[in-house]
Amino acid sequence: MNAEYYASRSALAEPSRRRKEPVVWSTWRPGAPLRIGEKLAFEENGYLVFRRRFSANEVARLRGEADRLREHAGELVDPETVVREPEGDSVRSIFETHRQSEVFRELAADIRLLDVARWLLGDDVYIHQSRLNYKPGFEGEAFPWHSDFETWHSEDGMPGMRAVSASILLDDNTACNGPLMVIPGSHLRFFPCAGETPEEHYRESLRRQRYGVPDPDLLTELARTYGIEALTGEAGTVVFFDCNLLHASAGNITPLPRSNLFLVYNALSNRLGDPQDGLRPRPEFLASRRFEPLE
Ligand code: 6CS
Ligand code: FE
Repeated sequence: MNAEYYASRSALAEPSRRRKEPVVWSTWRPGAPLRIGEKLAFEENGYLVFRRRFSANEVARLRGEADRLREHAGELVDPETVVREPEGDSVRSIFETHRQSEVFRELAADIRLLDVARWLLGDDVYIHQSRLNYKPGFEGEAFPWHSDFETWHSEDGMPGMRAVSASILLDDNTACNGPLMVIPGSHLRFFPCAGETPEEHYRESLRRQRYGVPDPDLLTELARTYGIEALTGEAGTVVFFDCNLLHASAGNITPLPRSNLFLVYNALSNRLGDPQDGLRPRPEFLASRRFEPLE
């Protein structure tokens, strides 16, 4: 049973485990949405970067929509889905963007994203979670190291590792403004985390995560062994990364924002069950239970 195999959040961290599921669920053939080299790289590293997937015009439209949602959050957006920075009042994230905006609804079904997600997961897919992370200038705070699957399995009852995130860069992500950092290859093991999940953990974790973060000694060892990559790129770049890849990002002390949109595609066959440890399911805006395939 996966619930036990991928158990996490006990008082003391358990040893790591080998990932049971494949990383890529389709067999490569000519005509696949990825080149063979890209498929192999995704399997090995757990992420892929596609430069200039969206044109400057498209980015301007997406960026404009992200600004509009933030500036008129009061009228346009369900207040539950807005997360503020831990210090100050800037908007850190807006969740459920694919339901609150026609532009992002369309984007979630864009063939450049959907085809890759479906092919990687070898199944029909639906959006498990979508969010805008604004990383505002001066105030945008860090995201500590974590595997998304560790949270989604523990807190949302996602059974297995059959989900992938697409991050669409809406601003240039540079070495300076807090780009996504990853530990390549870390998606091949599961690292249980110590510490029991508090009720309504998301109210804190989305601002500043403390549970579901691997032990510092373990992270040190992994960083020494595998290294750390910063996924920098121009606006319009798309990063696909496996649900179990360890990632983090630093705060943004530059004056300029670093906004990225995230769309999490989950395989229809990997739909959510019950969370671990009798936790109450998190709200729909964080973990969708409308299992309708994207067309
Ligand atoms: O709790 C979650 O689902 C979210 N938290 C983090 C830090 N990353 C993924 C996801 O948005
Ligand atoms: Fe994450």
